[in-house]
Amino acid sequence: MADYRTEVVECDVLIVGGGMAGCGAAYEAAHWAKLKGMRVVLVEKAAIERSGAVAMGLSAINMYMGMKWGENTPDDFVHYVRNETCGLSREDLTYDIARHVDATVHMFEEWGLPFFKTPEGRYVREGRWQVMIHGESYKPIVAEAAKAAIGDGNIYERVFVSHLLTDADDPNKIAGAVGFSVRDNIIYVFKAKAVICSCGGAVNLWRPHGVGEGLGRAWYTVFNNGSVYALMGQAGAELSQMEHRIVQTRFKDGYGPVGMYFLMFHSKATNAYGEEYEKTRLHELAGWQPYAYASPMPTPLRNHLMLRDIQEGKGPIYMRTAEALQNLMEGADSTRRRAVESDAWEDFLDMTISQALLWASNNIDPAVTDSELVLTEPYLMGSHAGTCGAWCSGPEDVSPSEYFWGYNRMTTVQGLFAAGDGCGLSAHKFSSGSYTEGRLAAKAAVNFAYDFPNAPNVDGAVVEQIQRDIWAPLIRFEEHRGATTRDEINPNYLLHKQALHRLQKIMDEYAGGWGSSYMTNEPMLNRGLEQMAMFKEDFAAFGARDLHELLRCWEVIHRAHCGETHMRHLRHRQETRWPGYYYRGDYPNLDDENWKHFINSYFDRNTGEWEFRDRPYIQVVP
Ligand code: SFD
Ligand code: AMP
Repeated sequence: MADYRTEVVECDVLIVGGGMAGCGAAYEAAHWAKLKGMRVVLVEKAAIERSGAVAMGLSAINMYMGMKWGENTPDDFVHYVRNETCGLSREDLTYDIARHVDATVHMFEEWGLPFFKTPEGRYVREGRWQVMIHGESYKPIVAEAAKAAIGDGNIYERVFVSHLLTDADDPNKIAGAVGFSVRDNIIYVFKAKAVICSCGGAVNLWRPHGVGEGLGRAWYTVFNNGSVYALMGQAGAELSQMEHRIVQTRFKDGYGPVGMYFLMFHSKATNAYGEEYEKTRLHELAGWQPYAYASPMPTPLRNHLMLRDIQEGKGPIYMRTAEALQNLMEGADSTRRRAVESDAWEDFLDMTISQALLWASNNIDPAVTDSELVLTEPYLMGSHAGTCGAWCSGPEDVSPSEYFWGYNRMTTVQGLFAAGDGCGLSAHKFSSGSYTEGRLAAKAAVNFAYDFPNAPNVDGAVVEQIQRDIWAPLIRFEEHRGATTRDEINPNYLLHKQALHRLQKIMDEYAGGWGSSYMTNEPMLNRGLEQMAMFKEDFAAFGARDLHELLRCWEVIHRAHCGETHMRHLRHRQETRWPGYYYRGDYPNLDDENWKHFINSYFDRNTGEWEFRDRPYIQVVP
């Protein structure tokens, strides 16, 4: 393996990750930066046309108020999210997205994204907050606008960002990022006055259901490896609610989402004996009041009731697609019947093609045969029904002083902003809200770079050390490859896949993965953290055969940081607020009296010590 060369890129605002939030940030930053003569650069590990969670497309936009039709208000949305998160969301952040999200969605339509429409021109609703799209090309449409806005020359694709840089004069101020190309032997040093971190959530941290030939299949995109939390956490940003993972109810093996089936087709989920666990077990949620009996029932509580059925041996759980589709087709002419059938398949062809393939290969016609549902391995993400992410400032006109420190969506590190899965406590933003949040962060980031115009001071020695660290696995492999006849078996190095399996085993067994029925407790977490510490020691032994494997090594390193952060947070919160996501066996109940507040962690990269800081929940919207 040849040595690398270094390329330095200087800009005012750097966007790390070109998914929904990153593309929104690029579009908005370009507008404000142009007025101020600034340079905006976006760096992405893949190619933004098909990167991130929306790479395959989506069949719905899950956050849309419909204000121009008088359908919902931002206040309504805050009430919904407050209950969905069992009381713990930042209402200033949620409100801020809600008041702007419709404008974003209308832009998508202008750019050519096809929507399902009613005869009077409204978007067809899948549910109260969700609208339906023919969304196979959602990401290319959004990416095209981002590219046009900041210009091809400012987009660095196939570059994996492994480190954020802080300023040599002020360790709590951002200075840029370092990443490496996954195609050429180049390490990039980005120098920036403001950085927006929007690298999606964390997937494949726990052992997934699929092993062997199915390994890697997951609901959320496997390319989101937790960089967003690792990068910001290691740069000293406070992370919040990192215990609040999500577990999804999904169609078995293909991981097809359930929203359209539940909301639009009014499909029922039952156990093998036809019992609807959401009804038969409702009384079991008495301990999770006042959240449990609201409508809709919070996502984790729905999961919890399903898990109870499974644990009592009443599985498999089925989505009763046949009854639901037959109801819709009853009395309909052949055109209408065909349309229902087409929507049923398009739901998956637009966003989870593997589910459609699985149906085809198993001879499943959803109008005839029901499909099994399962609970997935957990994910860390702040854009769906979970709140983990960076602790960010809210907007000046809405946020109380405890939640506002100068620039919207700025983390506790000066000049470092977060959006999408990366920004904590503004759950249920999904694709449209993530894009909107990227826009909000970008406007503020441009202002920050304008207010603090001095060039960042990057410590050359720090950068050199980072570059050596990045490249080390390639060198180690070269040095030791001759020691054995097979690359995979060598006492001198650890390959990325071996490391990934080890991490997933630790997380599954000690940090409440599906293999442990999502159960953990303090002694389990202590033991898991001991295992994690030994695992981290072995990072020094990583070996990589090529740039692809180098990428995989760094993905595991980021995942491991997320895993450790998560376990520490799980240990700190001494209650079970979200059963169905995870259970603290030693504190099995909801405890609003002692734990209705946010938990933030701070990681000191110099000492390796962690500190927990409790932050108040303040009701912002009446
Ligand atoms: O129903 C680095 N999502 C849905 N949203 C909807 O609005 N409607 C739906 O129908 C949705 N469904 C759904 C969804 C996702 C998936 C995978 C499926 C189904 C199958 C959720 C949204 O997609 C999600 O909320 C947003 O995309 C989140 O936005 P953001 O920007 O936080 O994440 P991203 O889009 O994945 O982008 C992250 C980017 O960062 C890159 N990246 N780049 C450089 N260096 C690194 N170290 C990096 N690490 C990551 C990634 O490549 C990516 O481009 S339903 O099931 O919920
Ligand atoms: P999913 O397909 O599970 O990712 O969900 C898509 C959207 O539908 C999200 O906004 C979910 O919160 C919502 N959703 C899914 N299932 C239900 C349900 N049973 N009741 C209410 N909302 C749901």
